[in-house]
Amino acid sequence: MSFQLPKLPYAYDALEPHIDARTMEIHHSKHHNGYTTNLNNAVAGTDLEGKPILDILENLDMSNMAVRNNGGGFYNHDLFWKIMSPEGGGAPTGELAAAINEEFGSYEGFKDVFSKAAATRFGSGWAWLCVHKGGKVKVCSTPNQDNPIMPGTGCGGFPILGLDVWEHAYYLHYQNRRPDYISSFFNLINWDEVSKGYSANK
Ligand code: MN3
Repeated sequence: MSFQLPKLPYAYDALEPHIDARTMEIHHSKHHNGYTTNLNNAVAGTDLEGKPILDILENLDMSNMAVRNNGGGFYNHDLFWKIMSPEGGGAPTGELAAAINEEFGSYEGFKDVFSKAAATRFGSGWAWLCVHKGGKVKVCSTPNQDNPIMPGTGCGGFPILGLDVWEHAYYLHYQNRRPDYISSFFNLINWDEVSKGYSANK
């Protein structure tokens, strides 16, 4: 069974005005589709073929660049689509809110730290909110399509929220204004979905 491009959980134009329809269409149908195809090609005929993506990422040989880049790209975008929603925004609630308040002082404190991680990632990459065993949450960032599930990224924990800061994620609408894209992202976060990730991996 090969990896399939996941369907977007909403229409291409559903996240406007924060993320425009053309960007979403290219991002999903070209970029994410490309990672999916290239991941299938990279594992075909190897002992990774048929393994679940989490197994592949957790046990990844980081010198295997084809699986590292495309396995990361396949997984990261699947998470990214799910943790956004046209009905998103607001603030986290429940035990996730408590963990965020404990680590960052407040939701605003979290926004500052996460925004800084996303803004200062040089070149292409991702900013993450991860849950660690025991329930603590931490912010980190990774280059390219790396993610905290892979060995030795210096992040640790399990990613429950991710923001793509590759230029392909925002350039058509925001050009070089990455900080504007980052602040718009907070209007889209599907906190119910992030909370599910927190509860399942704490
Ligand atoms: Mn992307």
